[in-house]
Amino acid sequence: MTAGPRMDVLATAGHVDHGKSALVRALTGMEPDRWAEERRRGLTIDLGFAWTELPSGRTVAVVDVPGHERFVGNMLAGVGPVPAVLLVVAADDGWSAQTAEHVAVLDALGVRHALLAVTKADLVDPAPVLADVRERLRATSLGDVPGVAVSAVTGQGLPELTGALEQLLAGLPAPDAAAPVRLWIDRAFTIKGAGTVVTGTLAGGRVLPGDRLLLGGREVTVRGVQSLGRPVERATATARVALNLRGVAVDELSRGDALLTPGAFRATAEVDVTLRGVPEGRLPEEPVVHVGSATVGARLRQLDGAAVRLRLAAPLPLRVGDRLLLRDPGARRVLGADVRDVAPPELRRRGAARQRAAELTAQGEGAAGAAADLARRRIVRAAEFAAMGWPVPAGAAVHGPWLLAAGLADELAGRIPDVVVRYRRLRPLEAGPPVEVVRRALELPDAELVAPLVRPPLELRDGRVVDGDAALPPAVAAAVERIRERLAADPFAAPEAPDLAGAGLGPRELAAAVRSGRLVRIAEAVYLAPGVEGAARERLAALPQPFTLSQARQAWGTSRRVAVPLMEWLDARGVTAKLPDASRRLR
Ligand SMILES: Nc1nc2c(ncn2[C@@H]2O[C@H](COP(=O)(O)OP(=O)(O)OP(=O)(O)O)[C@@H](O)[C@H]2O)c(=O)[nH]1
Ligand SMILES: [Mg+2]
Repeated sequence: MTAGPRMDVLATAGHVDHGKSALVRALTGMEPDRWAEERRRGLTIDLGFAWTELPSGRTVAVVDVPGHERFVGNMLAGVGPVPAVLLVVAADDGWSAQTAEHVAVLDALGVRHALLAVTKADLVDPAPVLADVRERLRATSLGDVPGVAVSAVTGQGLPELTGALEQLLAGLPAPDAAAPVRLWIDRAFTIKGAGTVVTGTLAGGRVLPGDRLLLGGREVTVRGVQSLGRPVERATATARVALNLRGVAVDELSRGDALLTPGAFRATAEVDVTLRGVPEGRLPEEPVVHVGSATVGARLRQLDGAAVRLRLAAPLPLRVGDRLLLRDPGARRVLGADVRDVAPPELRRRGAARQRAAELTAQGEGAAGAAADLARRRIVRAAEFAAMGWPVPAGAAVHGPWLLAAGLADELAGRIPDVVVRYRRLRPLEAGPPVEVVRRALELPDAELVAPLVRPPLELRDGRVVDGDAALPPAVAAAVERIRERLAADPFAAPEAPDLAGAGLGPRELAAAVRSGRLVRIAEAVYLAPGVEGAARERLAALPQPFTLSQARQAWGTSRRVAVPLMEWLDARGVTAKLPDASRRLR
């Protein structure tokens, strides 16, 4: 098996009977009309596929589309995922109804790479049609299109067409082989022994046998990959591919479904778009939306000017930057639309639609658009933001799985001290608000976001946000401080219960002192300073190992009241190990 040839893909376009399929046949030696009915009627109905190697060694695959107006849906599925077009016009017929319709489609899709073939040059002088069509194309996205006169019957002009094709393909932008896969399916069928097979034009990324891809909500596995009729180790964009799938039956698939890299796309039924130019007359209320090989009904709401909200009859894996084609079935009119937001906000207030339109028009593309969109969302999962089609904008902060708009982390961090002060005013004996209270106060989606926003002198301690300097009421802090001074001189001289009570330290005050990190509770009414573990270990290390409780008590210079629970506390913390005869040794 090989890695498969480097390949470009182009689609045909043009009026019925103008010679698209005949030209593909002459170029590739392959028959693009796959159906018996098509060959009997001499009419292309569905998409056809053919390929050839050009003299330069470049391989070109051609998606041959039908020209008949009844099959324009098939034509759209063919050109949707393909970046370049071979426009075919018959010399004896010239610019015709579906020439115009197809060119309008290409223009709306923003196709910029095209070649014009004026066919049937054996019948009449092709020059006038060549000049006329090139002139008409100039005002479209296709621009200044190279044109060649050919005959599929005599072969005249074919070498020139091949040369022009080579030039066109050489000028195509390089596909992004590292992009996630979104393969719009154009055919699904079964092969005896292999099972379900789908085909499509891979516009970005690559597919290998064993890949897991998402289809709707489910995962399917790529069992095998073929390209141009041969099994390959991998297929890399741009390529025509046929994938043998495990985990899905053929009747669960249809044209317009997409196979997706898991996590890289999100299905959406509501998108905000901007139209490429606001057309004269009313906008269609229920346009048909085409993207890739998919076709789905929609309801259109004009926000303002060229900004429009679409509600799709079925969700699609759309990204910001996708170009949609909106077709008005009644008026035979097509519009191009750029996806600007795949998770748009609800519009409730008066004037919200107009404001939204202004945002969409102003937001820009790429990093600038991403920054504007993130500023509105404030906080979003980074993976979700990427799946919308946005890059990470400059200045955004990343915290774990979250992306924070530029400047937002500072703003939120600046609000926490006030949350702490207000909380402690109500509950002075608690060290500070639990993280969850802060999360709610700042309306954060995840408690994990609190920690990175806590800045000195605030700190996180035992699940609370505390002010390290002022966590206790002054009287309590002073009493605790006196005890800590005594413990600094003698770390094992835990104050007696009456001493604590006399200093005004009841259970609640002591618990607060523990939460603030000033004291540790060894047992009921036995409190020592946090450094006691190290001090205790140091003295035990000087003893012969193992040692008895009595030896430990003497080493610490304290009473049994303190020594017994302290020994157990050290056992529990794994500082000491208790032996079967109840003696201890350091671990
Ligand atoms: N004389 C002459 N006839 C041609 C040429 N190319 C195509 N034809 C004839 O024109 C007719 C239509 O050709 P097709 O290739 O089927 O046209 P098409 O554009 O594929 O048509 P649809 O797929 O139905 O839109 C056929 O009878 C062809 O033999 C040519 O260069 N010269
Ligand atoms: Mg045809």
